[in-house]
Amino acid sequence: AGADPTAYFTEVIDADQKVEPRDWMPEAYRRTLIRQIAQHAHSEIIGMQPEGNWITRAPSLKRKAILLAKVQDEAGHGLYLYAAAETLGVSRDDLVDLLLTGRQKYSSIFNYPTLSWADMGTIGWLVDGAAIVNQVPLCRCSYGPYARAMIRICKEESFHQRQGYEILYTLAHGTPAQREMAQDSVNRWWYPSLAMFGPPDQDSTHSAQSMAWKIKRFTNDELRQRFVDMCVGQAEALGLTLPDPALRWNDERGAYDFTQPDYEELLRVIKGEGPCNRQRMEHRRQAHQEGAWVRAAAAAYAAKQANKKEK
Ligand code: FAQ
Repeated sequence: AGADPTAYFTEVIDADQKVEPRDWMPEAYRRTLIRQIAQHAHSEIIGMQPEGNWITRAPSLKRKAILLAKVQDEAGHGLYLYAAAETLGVSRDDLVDLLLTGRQKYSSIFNYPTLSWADMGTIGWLVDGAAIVNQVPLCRCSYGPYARAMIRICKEESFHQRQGYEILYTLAHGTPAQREMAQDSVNRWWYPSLAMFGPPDQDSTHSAQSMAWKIKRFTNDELRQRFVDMCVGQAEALGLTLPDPALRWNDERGAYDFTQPDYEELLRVIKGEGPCNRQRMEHRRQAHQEGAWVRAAAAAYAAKQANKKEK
């Protein structure tokens, strides 16, 4: 490390090396990471609700055990990501407060309702599938703790994606009513899943700077295209269709043409006007309040242990 921390930071980024918590970094780089990692953590925590809705109604003990394990993994990802954000000098209490007071966002996708059991399959296939396409490049993010957290999270997401795919495959090859339930579910989740990648590049506030800092490795539109290209073959293998009549292979581009999601709707959902925003936040606030005694007990125990050591 030279005497000039700014030059050293630039060198590290240019050489594709990792920035670590104790290294000097521009304040805006720190702020962008806190924003993205915290919002990612909030998404995992709020993201437990749509699937939590079906745990007691899973069609078999085996399905229930698997779904329970998946939702627990999401809690784990949330805590893992809060820990990564804490390395940037923020406290978890403050981050939770930013979520509960609506000053930080979470992913738009979790503001849609889970109306049928097939939605557990579609969330695994499409929502976790989109999460993987978005997160695999984050394993190469320039900030060390975030990149390393992503490696384990992506492995678990792959399991989640496969379990969803298997639920949908079973339904798609079941009775006509089950098949119809699977198709209806895919029809409802397709466009909200495309919107997970964020606004189109020309409207993305942070992309250019985040790409320059190698936090993001691909733009929102690049990843959305990659996701569409991946899903077409998988839908065929499932025996289901994607609800887009304009979906067509484009030989010149070497990619599928597709209909963009409704970005006005994305903006409304982000602003809090999605079908379930209010319910998700109320549920989270209530859970936080009901957990107050656990936090108080843990703090009291820690104080007691610290006291013992002093004596
Ligand atoms: N929803 O300038 P950009 C999961 C906001 S996966 C809500 O393009 P950026 C796994 C954006 O924050 C889901 N807000 O922003 C799971 C910004 O607002 P801000 C979580 C959105 O950061 C599966 C503004 O719009 N994954 O949880 C959305 O460069 C199943 C302008 O946008 C991650 O968070 C949206 N869809 O790119 C769990 C991945 N899109 O912050 C349970 C990490 C954009 O200035 C069950 N994050 N916004 O107030 C990222 O890769 C990026 O942050 C993007 C957005 C790509 C999401």
